[in-house]
Amino acid sequence: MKQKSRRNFIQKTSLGSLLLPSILQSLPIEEKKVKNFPVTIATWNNKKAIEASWNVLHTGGSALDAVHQGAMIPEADPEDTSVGYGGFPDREGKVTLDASIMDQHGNAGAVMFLEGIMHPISVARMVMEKTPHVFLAGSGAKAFALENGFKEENLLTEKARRAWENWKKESKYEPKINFERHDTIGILAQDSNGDLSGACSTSGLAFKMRGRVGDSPIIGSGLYVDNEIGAATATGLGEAVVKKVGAFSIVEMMRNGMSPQKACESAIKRLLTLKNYKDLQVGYIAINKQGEYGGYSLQPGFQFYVIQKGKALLVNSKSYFKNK
Ligand code: SD4
Repeated sequence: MKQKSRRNFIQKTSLGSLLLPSILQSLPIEEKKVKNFPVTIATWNNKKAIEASWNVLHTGGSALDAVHQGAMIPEADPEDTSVGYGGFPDREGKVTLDASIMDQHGNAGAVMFLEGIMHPISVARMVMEKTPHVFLAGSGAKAFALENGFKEENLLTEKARRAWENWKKESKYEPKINFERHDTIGILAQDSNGDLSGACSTSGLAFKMRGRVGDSPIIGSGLYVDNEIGAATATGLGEAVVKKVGAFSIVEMMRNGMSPQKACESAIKRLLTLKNYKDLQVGYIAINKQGEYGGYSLQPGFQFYVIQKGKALLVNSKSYFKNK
């Protein structure tokens, strides 16, 4: 009797429920495992991005294409003031972008301090796929993008310009909890083959010093993917994430047996040795090879968006501190 019809038969008999545990023990391992993927998860309420990512996954596309398509959504959204077009500028009024991407083979590409190109994630992917390098920065990254068919655009919207003019009146910059309305997209996916990829894209901290680069393009800090173990990404104050090599540390903790949730919590607790930990926000999300996910932040207010096997969920993340 074939496995499937044997199971049907057993479930229909009254004896079935008694026999099931011993029968299950003899089933091949693949039949026992619960598949939690495809799954895709992003920092903040990036609903449209996750829907774009899910559309790729559920039509059989790769995790790499899923995270790429997902990250492009806020990059092109003028209302998102932390990513791409419409991102708040640096203190000189210039929008400068950081992005990174990693695939299931452990390949990585990133751009930082990139100006005038709406989709830094696509340039990062091109760095990964077409060059022997991982990082391209500033004018070099821009020249590479232009040579490869990207067009130069003005990314400073009227809304972002007005916010900058307003900020200039006091020119005071102190990174404070949620001060920058952190909306950076870090996005992870596991496709129906079980392969993992991730992407991260941001305009960085609003009104940052010219030339400042955050965690988002730094492989291991803002993003890390190991196809055998899991993937993690970050949002929040990049300086804090970089000092703790956030995403890599989460993947390593998962390698040592922690769940994505526990690994994110543990990585957040590592921030407590920083002098200014009470005044900053960091949020981490992670998935593992089994398609389980987790997220945690230092301060309350962090959210993440997940679609797992077609079910969408906006999660109010748990946080180390309970009150603002
Ligand atoms: C950075 N991590 O450049 C980014 C900022 C961020 O939403 O997450 N903003 O430090």
